[in-house]
Amino acid sequence: MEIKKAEFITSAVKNEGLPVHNGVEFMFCGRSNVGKSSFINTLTNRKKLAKTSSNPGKTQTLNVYHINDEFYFIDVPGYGFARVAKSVKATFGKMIEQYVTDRENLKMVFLLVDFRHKPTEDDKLMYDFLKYYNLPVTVIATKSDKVKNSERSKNKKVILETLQLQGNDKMIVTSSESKEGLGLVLSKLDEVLELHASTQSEVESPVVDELPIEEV
Ligand SMILES: Nc1nc2c(ncn2[C@@H]2O[C@H](COP(=O)(O)OP(=O)(O)O)[C@@H](O)[C@H]2O)c(=O)[nH]1
Ligand SMILES: [Mg+2]
Repeated sequence: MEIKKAEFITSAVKNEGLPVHNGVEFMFCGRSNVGKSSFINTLTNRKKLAKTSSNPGKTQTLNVYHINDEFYFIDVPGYGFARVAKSVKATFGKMIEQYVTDRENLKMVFLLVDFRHKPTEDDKLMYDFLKYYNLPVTVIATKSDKVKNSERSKNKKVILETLQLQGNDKMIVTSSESKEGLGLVLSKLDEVLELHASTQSEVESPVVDELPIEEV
């Protein structure tokens, strides 16, 4: 997979504001400042697709990007900032819950955690919340360029033990600086899209007639 095209589509505060489409959706979430915007920009090869902010926790919208005219990235606002008012947090919770429960084409969640640190209580809550809704999750450990080689295996262990990954969930160690792990994330996108395509053709087969109907 190569990401050749990435377009910002819209920002929404509710599902009603999201585009109607048949494409697969991938959701990106993580604590504010974890490196989510940088990661989306690196993955899509775009400098400013997702805004990197020095004011964490500010954006409280679902940002939708159309990738390769085929599938979608849904960028969910960062969580876990004490500065955000309680009322904002409650609205945020409702927005995410409505999103994950209503979007049938959401096929994979990328949960970003900082490779340098033990996942926070909020990270753990987020992971458990996603699993409660049976969503496949890939944990993206960010900022690996800031971790010494000698610390890597210990950090991996701490993250895996804290989050207690279930089923087929995996962790990928990444860096937006060194580009470590990007190939693995791109392969993950392929894997999910292929799986979706194969289940779709099972449901829809046999295809009898796909000729467009001509208008007279
Ligand atoms: N060293 C390093 N810094 C990073 C990396 N990714 C993000 N950052 C820095 O972390 C800060 C937060 O990044 P940002 O992408 O805005 O995080 P967001 O709040 O999760 O969207 C910024 O100062 C980035 O430059 C990375 O892979 N390596
Ligand atoms: Mg951001």
